[in-house]
Amino acid sequence: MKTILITGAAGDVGTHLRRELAGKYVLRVSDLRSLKKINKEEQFVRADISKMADALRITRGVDAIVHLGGYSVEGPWEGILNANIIGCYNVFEAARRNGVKRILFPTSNHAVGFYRRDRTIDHRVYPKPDSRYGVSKVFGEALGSLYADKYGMEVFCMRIGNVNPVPIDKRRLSILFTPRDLAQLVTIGIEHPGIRFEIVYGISRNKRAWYDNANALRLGYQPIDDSEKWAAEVLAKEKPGDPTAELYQGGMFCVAEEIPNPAPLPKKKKAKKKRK
Ligand code: 15L
Repeated sequence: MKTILITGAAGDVGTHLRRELAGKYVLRVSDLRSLKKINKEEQFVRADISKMADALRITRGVDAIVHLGGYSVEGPWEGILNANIIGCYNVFEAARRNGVKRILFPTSNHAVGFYRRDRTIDHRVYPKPDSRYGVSKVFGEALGSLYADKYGMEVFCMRIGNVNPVPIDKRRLSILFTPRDLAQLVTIGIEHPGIRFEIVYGISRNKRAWYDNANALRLGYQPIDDSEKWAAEVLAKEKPGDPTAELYQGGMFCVAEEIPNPAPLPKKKKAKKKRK
């Protein structure tokens, strides 16, 4: 059985993925935070990927890496720089030094969030990030391309929509990515022979999709779920939003300076002041 490293395993996507892949692979799960529950057959290794020594330690001896770790929304540059630029570089470089060939990089719809909603885009469009976070995802895609071309690594970039069992609003009707479809696409990314560098969209079979996902279909992806069955319910609850956010695929990421972080990092303990 292959051993797969999942970074950022405590996050929402990581938690869904671990449940879906249980029993199919030996999972080495890593995060800076503690995991709520560690399943049987999972090896937990705490790591701060902004430190190269940690990246080298967790990537040693695995067959493939699903690199979910990082800052997952728009936020302050400092956090994005450490986790998504330095951390991402460390994981690719550590994989190369440890001889791990295959990396699955979950990039984001926010790498192309400034495309208008009336356009259908495929994997060949040039990036149009909607945020500093989106820029960091474009950086990861570019890094993957470099490591594929220069070092012969096998890089599978998934521009992920919104991982959820059900769509939470109108925008997410277009980008819903259910956990079982996520697991299917990740399995293709791990197993498909002859990957060099690919970009695919991580979404379900949504009728309202803004993406032509032909590249994923070519590699064998057959998504099961379509957000349309929840459309009436979701649209009935939808309130009119910011006009710029409504125009572009990235929604509020195109407007906001900060989006609440669904998985904030633990606060560092303040050092106690010594009594004089
Ligand atoms: C993302 O890239 C984020 O990681 C996730 O938290 C969601 O905000 C998602 O995009 C989205 O666009 O819904």
